Amino acid sequence: MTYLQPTPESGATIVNTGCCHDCGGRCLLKAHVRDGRIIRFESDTGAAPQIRACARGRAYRQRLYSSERLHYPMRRVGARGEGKFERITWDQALDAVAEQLQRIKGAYGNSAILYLPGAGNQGMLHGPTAPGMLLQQFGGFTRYWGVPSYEGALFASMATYGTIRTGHSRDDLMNSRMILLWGWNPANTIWDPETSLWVAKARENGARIVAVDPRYTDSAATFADQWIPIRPGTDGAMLAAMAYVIVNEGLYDKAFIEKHTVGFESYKAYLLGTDDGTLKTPVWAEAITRVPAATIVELARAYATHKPAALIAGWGPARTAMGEQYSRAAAVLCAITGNIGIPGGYAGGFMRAYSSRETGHLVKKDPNATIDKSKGIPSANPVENGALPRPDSLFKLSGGTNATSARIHQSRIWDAILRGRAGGYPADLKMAYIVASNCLNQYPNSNRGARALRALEFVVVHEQFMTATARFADIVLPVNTFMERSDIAPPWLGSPYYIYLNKAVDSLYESKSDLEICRALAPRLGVGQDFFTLSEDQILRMFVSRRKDIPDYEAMQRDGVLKIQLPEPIVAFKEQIAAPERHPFPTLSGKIEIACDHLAEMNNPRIPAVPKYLGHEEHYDAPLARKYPLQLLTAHSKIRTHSTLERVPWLQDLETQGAWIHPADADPRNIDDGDLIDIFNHRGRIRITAKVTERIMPGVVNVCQGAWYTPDADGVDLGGCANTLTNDHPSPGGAFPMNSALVQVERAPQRPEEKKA
Ligand SMILES: Nc1nc2c(c(=O)[nH]1)N[C@H]1C(S)=C(S)[C@@H](COP(=O)(O)OP(=O)(O)OC[C@H]3O[C@@H](n4cnc5c(=O)[nH]c(N)nc54)[C@H](O)[C@@H]3O)O[C@H]1N2
Ligand SMILES: Nc1nc2c(c(=O)[nH]1)N[C@H]1C(S)=C(S)[C@@H](COP(=O)(O)OP(=O)(O)OC[C@H]3O[C@@H](n4cnc5c(=O)[nH]c(N)nc54)[C@H](O)[C@@H]3O)O[C@H]1N2
Ligand code: SF4
Ligand SMILES: [Mo]
Repeated sequence: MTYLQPTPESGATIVNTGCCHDCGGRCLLKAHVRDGRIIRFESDTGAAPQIRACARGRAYRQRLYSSERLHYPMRRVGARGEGKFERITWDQALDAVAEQLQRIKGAYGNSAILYLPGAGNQGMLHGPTAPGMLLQQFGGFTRYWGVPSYEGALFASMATYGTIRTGHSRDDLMNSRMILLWGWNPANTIWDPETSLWVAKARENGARIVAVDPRYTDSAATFADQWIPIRPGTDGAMLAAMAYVIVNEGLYDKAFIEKHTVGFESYKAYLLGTDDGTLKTPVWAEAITRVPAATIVELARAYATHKPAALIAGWGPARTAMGEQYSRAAAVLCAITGNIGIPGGYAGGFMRAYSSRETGHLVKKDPNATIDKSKGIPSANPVENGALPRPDSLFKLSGGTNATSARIHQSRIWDAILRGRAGGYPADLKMAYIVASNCLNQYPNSNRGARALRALEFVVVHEQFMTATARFADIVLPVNTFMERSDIAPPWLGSPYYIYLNKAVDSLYESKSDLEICRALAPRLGVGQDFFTLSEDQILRMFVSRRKDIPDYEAMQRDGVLKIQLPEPIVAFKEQIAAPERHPFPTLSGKIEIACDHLAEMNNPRIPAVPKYLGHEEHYDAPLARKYPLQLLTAHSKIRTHSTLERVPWLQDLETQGAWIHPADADPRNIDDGDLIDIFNHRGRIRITAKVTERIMPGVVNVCQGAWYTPDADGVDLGGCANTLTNDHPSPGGAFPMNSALVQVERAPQRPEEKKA
């Protein structure tokens, strides 16, 4: 093929490919291939903007060629979860999977089949795409709703703006005079490969940068002029207090509010305590947030007067028990200061900037033409076709989360397996079909997850490694990586580019792609052959034909990338603000909804019409905090993509997995840096190394999510998986509560040999 260019020095050929795990990027990798093996990676050396790989992508050879890769299909021989397997042939494995699918469908119906697709591969073709189509053709399946990444932010985005397209392209940061990194750490989490570069440029350009985060993150350290530590889950109070200052001091944008928003008066009433008798002053917020009142006042004034300013309201604080309230409050602050629809401003919300699937004008929603609550929602999945909308869903709006009540919130999946219809869930689940997901590790409450997986009749996992989840399978099917097949990856949240991942090497061992597995299963299940007879190339061309912004498939394939040049930076809601008569917001009112009638109709005090600061049962001031006084954060690690890339030695050399704890919490517990500690609560116990540091505020510990769940005989998780400790009750709007768990910390029990000494 033309895209293979020989490099005379090494005798290798260079294959333009990429990395597309779910890690905030999708990046270019040039694989130097000699004798069928990748001997080296380079990244983007082409024109700006460069889609440069991070350390994780550059270390990929150690994952690809890891001795721990799954080599062949396996069948469980010990108890489920024990991790004992025997090698079987592909035919035996596929026959067993097909037989169980047929049996369970016959005995219980398709709703008993639980499909759990994960984020492992972000290409259009590989990963969960083909298995989902296969199971749909087989008569359907039960699935989850809610994405842990952003469900709180998404709910808030839809309620406030009626859309998820609320982001600006990163180059627009050059127009910002002030940037608030609110629970946002792109130095580690990437959020599109060129983000750090633009934040750095904006800083050089003179923008004042403030980080609001319980942790002094790498982003705060690298970019920020000021770090404001805040108690987790209390951001809603700080944002309300900032709004209070802005309203009280007349710093709000009166003309903008009148022209473009509804509900300002209701919000003002909340700030002034008309209903609850509490003024939402900075002094009120200080006691809750631990941010000094003077700091709140200064920040509020600066944000309101340094226009345009970008308040980038990250998803981490929305991954809390009342997450959508924070996201709503942040969006409202953007609105009342008139920072929306202008270069250098920012709207918060979901923050998608570019997606070729959703181009063109935003269309106002007709409140009468939307789904009738008494009528079912149509679906191509027979199991959920015609189900009624969930009570607390934004079913009148289109484009957000599917409102069907046939789905189970992802964080309740384990409970749903254990309790089924009797527990109020839509199905009695009998088997799990798991693809590109380390769900046992990544969903909250892993110990309940282990009980649930044990309770099923059958579990099949498509995997590359023996993950915590794969250990619970009856059949494990070995899958190849993106180096061993071709795919196309759209960007993560909104940079205008695509990468084409050309296959660089043949599949290792007996591994197959998820597509190849489904091709072999389709005839065994007696389902339509059409899609499954197409080649990779045919399918990718079919996908591309639906995208108007990919003019030349061959050129993209040759270069491994298509960079789309935009005439000017993307500014969300530019049209809505410039010409509101012709371009209403896609909400039911056609305006930004500071107070949202759709929320008011839910008549649920936990989802108020205006954003409110609300506590919950694992909040710092809850009764449970007497027993478990520390708040747990579970941030995303720079050395992994979730649980993927665990055990890559080059990455482990960069940073050791450890729990961040402040000296003020470590000292009274007699904990020194490097000591082994136990972190525990009523859900579980993990054993992990302490990293004693002032980079985290007192009262808070952080365990980066993704380390592998490895319970010992006593049930102590020696792997240090954050979800051994997390809560599995979502917020009313669907936010995942992974950053809202109360814990206690103590030194790990001494080993016998230490005791003797
Ligand atoms: N390296 C790496 N990058 C990734 C990923 C990865 O696994 N590894 N995952 C990718 C995916 S799928 C996603 S969804 C994104 C997630 O991206 P984010 O959600 O932005 O990442 P987090 O690290 O969870 O959270 C960001 C920050 O929020 C802070 N935070 C947590 N709770 C609170 C709070 O209550 N208040 C405030 N103010 N701050 C809080 C954390 O300390 C953290 O520094 O990252 C993507 N990028
Ligand atoms: N406590 C806590 N938990 C969290 C979060 C948090 O902030 N805190 N963040 C959450 C977020 S934002 C997300 S998105 C989820 C992610 O959770 P998951 O979707 O489970 O992501 P990974 O842990 O990366 O697991 C993906 C698996 O897919 C496998 N894989 C990779 N490529 C392929 C492929 O092509 N085919 C197949 N079959 N398998 C493949 C990998 O080996 C890996 O084991 O985790 C969530 N969990
Ligand atoms: S891990 Fe993510 S950010 Fe890093 S190279 Fe891969 S795709 Fe890019
Ligand atoms: Mo995510």
